[in-house]
Amino acid sequence: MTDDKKTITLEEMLARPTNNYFLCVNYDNEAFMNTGIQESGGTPPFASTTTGPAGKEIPGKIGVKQDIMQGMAFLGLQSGFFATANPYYYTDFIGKVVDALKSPGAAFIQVISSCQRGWRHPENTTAELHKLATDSGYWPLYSIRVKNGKPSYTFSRKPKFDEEKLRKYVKGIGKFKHIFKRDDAEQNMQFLIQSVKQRYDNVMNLVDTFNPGHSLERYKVDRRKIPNQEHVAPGHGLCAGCGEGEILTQVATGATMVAGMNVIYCNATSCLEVSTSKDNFPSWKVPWVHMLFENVATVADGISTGFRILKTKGMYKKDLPRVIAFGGDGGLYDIGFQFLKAAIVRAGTWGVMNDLVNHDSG
Ligand SMILES: Cc1ncc(C[n+]2csc(CCOP(=O)(O)OP(=O)(O)O)c2C)c(N)n1
Ligand SMILES: [Mg+2]
Repeated sequence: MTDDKKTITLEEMLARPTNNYFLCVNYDNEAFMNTGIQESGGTPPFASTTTGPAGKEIPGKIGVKQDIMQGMAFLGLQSGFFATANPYYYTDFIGKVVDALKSPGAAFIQVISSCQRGWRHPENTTAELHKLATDSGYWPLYSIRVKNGKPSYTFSRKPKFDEEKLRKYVKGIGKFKHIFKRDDAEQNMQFLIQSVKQRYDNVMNLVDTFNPGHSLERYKVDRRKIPNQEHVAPGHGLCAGCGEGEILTQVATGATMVAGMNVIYCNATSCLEVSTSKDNFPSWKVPWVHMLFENVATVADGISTGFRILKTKGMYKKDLPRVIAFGGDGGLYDIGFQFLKAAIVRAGTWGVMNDLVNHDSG
């Protein structure tokens, strides 16, 4: 890894002529929370869930946390923007939302989202846990840009694997508390540390291999210039301390800066969906579509592509809307991975597809 640094300013991104009309955001709270804390591919090893409860037989999840980010860069895309994010580092997250909407091609952001109910920790430790996740190396912050088919990886915060902080992170979360009560506690802890280290090392290797010469790219977002988001009414029905509320606000803030009110949201069935659409009174001030659990990426891509085709044919005169899909680890990337992958490929090869559409339409 080189020590080169690059700074990307908000103004620079907003002034770019390039645009992207389709963004998928995954809030990864590491289980199917809305239906009662069931294990997902995002659940880390040894976390206790209702379908893999820690007890005498098993110490919680047997298996690793799947890393879905890496594959995104190698799907045969022409262009795309992919990133991990953390609501604690909110200027970085907002910067990534703006970057995603102003970079051509497909875009996907995977953001860590604590769930105090499912993770079992007090609601006032959410921010501390989010911070520890990144500072320990559990949730490194990086971006992948694909340009003309070639991926480049960059960190957006200087990465560090810190075992002490990782132990603190694990200790602060109730879903791991059984580890410390078992005879094989240290052995399990070692496995957990090693599996996190392996994910971390993989990213380090990829950055080293696919690095454009800037291994660290930081966003410079002046907090005083960040406007209030206007897409959702204040307040929500999420639990106090839930990461999803922060994520929603930060995505909407970035999207407001890029597109004002010209944004359409699609929401997979999840905690975020139920909590912003209670009793038939949605909290949304812009168009919002709720659909089945696993196919949110398809629906969002369909809406976005429909608008783009109409525009290409001269049948839609206004500015194209940005379509943003929200989904959990269960809906968007575990059960819905096939839908997500296909939508990313379609959006990331739009330039190629557009020629075919023009050709076919005569
Ligand atoms: C086809 C289908 N299968 C299952 C469900 C039930 N269901 C609704 S929400 C949900 C869990 C959502 O988990 P996730 O996507 O991680 O979001 P979270 O609730 O954790 O925010 C499930 C299993 C459904 N609505 N539709
Ligand atoms: Mg979830």
